[in-house]
Amino acid sequence: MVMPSTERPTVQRIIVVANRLPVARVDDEWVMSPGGLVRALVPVLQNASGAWVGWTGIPDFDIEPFDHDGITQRPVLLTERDVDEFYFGFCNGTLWPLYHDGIVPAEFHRHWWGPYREVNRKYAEATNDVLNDGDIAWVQDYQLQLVPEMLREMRPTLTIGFYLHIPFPPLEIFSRLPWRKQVLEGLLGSDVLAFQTKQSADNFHRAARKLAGAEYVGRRDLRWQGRNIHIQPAPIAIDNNEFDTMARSPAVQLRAREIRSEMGDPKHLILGIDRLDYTKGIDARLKAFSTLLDRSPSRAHRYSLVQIAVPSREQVPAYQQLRLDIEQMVSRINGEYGQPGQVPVSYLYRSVPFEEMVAYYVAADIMLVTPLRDGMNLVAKEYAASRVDEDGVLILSEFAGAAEQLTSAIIVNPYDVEAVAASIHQAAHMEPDEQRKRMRRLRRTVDRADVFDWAKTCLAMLEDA
Ligand code: GDG
Repeated sequence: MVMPSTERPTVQRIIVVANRLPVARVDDEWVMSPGGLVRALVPVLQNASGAWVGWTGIPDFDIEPFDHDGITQRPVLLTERDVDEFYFGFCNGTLWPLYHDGIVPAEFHRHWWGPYREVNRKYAEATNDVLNDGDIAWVQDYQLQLVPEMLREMRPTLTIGFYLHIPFPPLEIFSRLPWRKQVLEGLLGSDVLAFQTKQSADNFHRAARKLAGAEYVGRRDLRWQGRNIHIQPAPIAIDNNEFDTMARSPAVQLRAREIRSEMGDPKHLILGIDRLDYTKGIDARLKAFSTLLDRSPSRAHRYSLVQIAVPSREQVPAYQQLRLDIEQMVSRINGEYGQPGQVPVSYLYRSVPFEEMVAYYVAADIMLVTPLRDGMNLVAKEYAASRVDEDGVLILSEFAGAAEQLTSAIIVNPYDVEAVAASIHQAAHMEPDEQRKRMRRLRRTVDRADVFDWAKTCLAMLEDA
């Protein structure tokens, strides 16, 4: 539930430090960007007299701080070279695959490590510029893991929090990183380190002890250089009300019916919504869907899958290859099972407006959220929040952080193509009572804590630190 603004928790000023500002430049204007991180934090900062430190998304763009939608924006200047070596290089070529269990091999290049350190310093210095005594600095995500230690050196008594939006990998995988000790020491500059899941919190706790020599205080606490550090699982959430209200609106209900009819009123409408990223398991999901159709070709026309794939990191070769692979699979499935004017897979390589996305959630009988590894996955929670009629089936990967909470979904191993195919069949034939029972539980779980509660929990930990 959304709380009235007077009840929102801020006694201290909050400075969020994130890779990107929450705004982007479109036709010479600043507009709020879509995406998990921004959707989660903007409402929080609007109600705290805070500032946001981050990159504009435009290389070599040097501008003064400005205000947008009640939030002070403090841009960090990144050069073309920073974007190459820091962002596409170390962040997305080294850390992203490594932290997602090495689904694709992480690349280790010494010439990316220097830029990672230097760019982290730029963020730390920009943050230091806007800080007042008594503020809280809340650093976000894997791009900025060295910032806590750098800020600690600049302001030894500052309260510093860190939130990791992606998984923290098991020791056996993290240990591969040649700069593992530096990264851990960077993070240990924080007072509070929060993670999406218990598993990630445990993984970090273990790595910090084994590889950086932090001292065990308790399962959730460490001691490091004379300071106590709290390690906390704090699963991120959504603005439930926003989805619930939008899903109930007559315009969205109508659009949902239109979507179904435009697709030829299929018996089972299945939906996938993801950034086009190898962590999301879109290719394995298509294999599972194709396996299902192969099994009973005469019933293939009953199933219709909409896959919305939002363009992401298009400059990176692994993403270009993935796009080609996915498009080839879509085209093969449609070639084999389609009829003129009717295809089993409707593939949209684009993002759609918020209202349209909720209409898809409302229209879909089955939601496929099958990442190979995911920090949380907000799409799974958004689907439940949008199912105001309490029907629909969520199929959820056991490797999404959301699986620690959404236990009433059909939980699958996304690598097991046969099992995913069987789970789609199970979902398609699930009795209405069973659907309702599971969906009610999912909605109750999602309703228990929204994004404001998440922020409140994180900020309360920081205020107590
Ligand atoms: C990272 C972590 C973690 C998607 N397509 C459209 C659209 N979206 C919105 C969804 C959702 C968000 O983007 C995606 O969030 P996810 O959580 O699913 O995934 P990542 O982008 O990988 O996010 C993840 C998250 O950070 C938060 O901590 O959960 O594990 O990888 O909110 O609604 N929005 C619109 N059109 C689209 O086509 N309007």
